[in-house]
Amino acid sequence: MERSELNSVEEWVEGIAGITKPAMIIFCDGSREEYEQIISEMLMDDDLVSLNQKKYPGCYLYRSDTRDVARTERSTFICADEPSQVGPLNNFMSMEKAGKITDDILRDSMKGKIMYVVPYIMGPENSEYSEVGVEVTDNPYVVANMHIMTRMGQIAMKRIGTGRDYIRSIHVTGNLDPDKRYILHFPWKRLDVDSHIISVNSAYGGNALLSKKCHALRIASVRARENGWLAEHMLIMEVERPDGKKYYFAAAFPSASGKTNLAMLKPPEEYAKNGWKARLIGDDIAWIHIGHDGRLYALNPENGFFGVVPGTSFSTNPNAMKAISRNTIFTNVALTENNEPWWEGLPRSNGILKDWTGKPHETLNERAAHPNSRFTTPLRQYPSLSEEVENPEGVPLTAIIFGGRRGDTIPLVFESFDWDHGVYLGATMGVEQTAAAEGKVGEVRRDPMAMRPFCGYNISEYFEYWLSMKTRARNLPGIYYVNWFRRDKNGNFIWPGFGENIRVLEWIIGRSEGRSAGMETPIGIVPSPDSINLANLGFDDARINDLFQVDRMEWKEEVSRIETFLNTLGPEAPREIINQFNELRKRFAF
Ligand code: GTP
Ligand code: SPV
Ligand code: MN
Repeated sequence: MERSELNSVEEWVEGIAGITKPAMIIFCDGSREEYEQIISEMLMDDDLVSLNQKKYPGCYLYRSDTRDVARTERSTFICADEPSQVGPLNNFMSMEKAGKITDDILRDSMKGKIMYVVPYIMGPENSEYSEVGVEVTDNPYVVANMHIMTRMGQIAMKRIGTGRDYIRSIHVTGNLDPDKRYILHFPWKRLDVDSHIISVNSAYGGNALLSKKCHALRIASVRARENGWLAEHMLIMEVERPDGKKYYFAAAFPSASGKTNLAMLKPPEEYAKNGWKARLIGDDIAWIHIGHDGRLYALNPENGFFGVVPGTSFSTNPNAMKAISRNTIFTNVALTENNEPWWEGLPRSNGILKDWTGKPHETLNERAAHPNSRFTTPLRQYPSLSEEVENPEGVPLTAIIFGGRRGDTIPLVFESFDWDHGVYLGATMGVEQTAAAEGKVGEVRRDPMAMRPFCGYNISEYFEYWLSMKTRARNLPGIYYVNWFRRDKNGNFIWPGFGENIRVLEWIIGRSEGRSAGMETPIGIVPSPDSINLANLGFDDARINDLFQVDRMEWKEEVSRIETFLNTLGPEAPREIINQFNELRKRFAF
């Protein structure tokens, strides 16, 4: 047995406290009283603003340091012996350098502060696929968020008590200096502090809630490959057809590209009245296993939402609006005269008093809420939750969907020819960057399977592993590609999106049962005219053509961008991926 498994949580915590020197240690129990206590202390310290409690009971506003409002990919490292372990898309750090930096950043880093010990479970309490973790942090905002996002406290300690290995992580707020920010991961070897994750100088989302991207994606992706499962940046949803038959979808869209909104889909009137229903299982992360019947089963390891606020409204996402109107922590939204939260996308019912930084909001031209402002809301508050959310086995997938923001090139939906082609589509996915991470918004970059920032090991090995599912599993789901974000000549979205996306899911269901018709194009199978329901959308033929067209000139450029990307993978790029690329070129006769 490894040394770490013999260590008790207490011993590990004492070791960290010996280095970071907090004034006090609190072992969190996960109770409601504890949450309320933390909230009231934050209110007293002016770390939180209490929102209009009549309209938003249990809701608070938190303002981040203005240098700390999104994940910082340049500060995110995978620590290993060799750069080849982490591959070309991750930042590599040697164990030696990590050791030096860690000594530097941890020593006395919690002096005068409280160190909170946050044990948590990712996944249903009774699932053999769930994992346990313990995060120590000096930050009450992080603790409050962990209360909402995970099943935490005694429930997790109980599970550790059964002798389970657990993921250990250290979070130190520090001075939030972005140039001294480090989010370090140790998937294979650990330093003397015996921790899988060490994060300093950020208190924002994925940088600081270490259960989420750090554990459930980066560390978990490595563990998943070692143990025959997948840890993916995917939503999970259930669609019930009028005849009562249920279908399950997992969809990988990059950060701030529509996972939460698709998972929260509310069928439009026309579908609802015919008996279509949509229910949510997860909105950001899927852990996928091969079930006894050889199919892929997905479960949501999280217990809450950390969702993008701007764009959320009663017209785009009424279910989210219901969920976030109570017991929610809003981060970096604006404040109205009535002490209500406000963001771009909501109607301007009354004056906006302060912008997300807390300064008076003066000009209408400036954004009031930060583009990456977020809500933290308990999963259980979601009004249309699937009963399967606690199913320890997860749900069997009908289809896997890839997609992202593209103003051009990519049609509304198309189907892959087979598993290898589908893996190729995910692997070479190109998307416009969003505000969820620091960087140039709108620039097209390759974000394989929406995992570019989250795959903890070499991306070529990750592709190989995905390809190998063909021999590991039986009855693999079909792989589809969608794009809700195509624009017309005037720059407006062609597709209404949101609830209307159910039309695309209906087509996919039909395809999975051999009913919907499709047309072969060089890139895959697009819906044949009349095989997808576009009734009552007011589309003319030109618009329908814009939605589904595969433009040769656009694809010529796309193919050359894909080639550039594949070249960055070097000789390790899986042969099957290269073959698929060559076949695509042949089909186009480029
Ligand atoms: P992360 O939490 O960062 O992983 O993001 P996500 O993939 O869950 O993205 P989310 O659903 O929060 O969407 C981000 C933004 O895209 C929001 O501003 C949404 O309003 C907008 N959006 C989502 N779905 C659609 C759609 O179907 N059409 C259009 N036009 N916008 C959408
Ligand atoms: C993402 O960026 O994909 C998110 C938000 O889901 S964060 O938790 O900040 O990473
Ligand atoms: Mn995400």
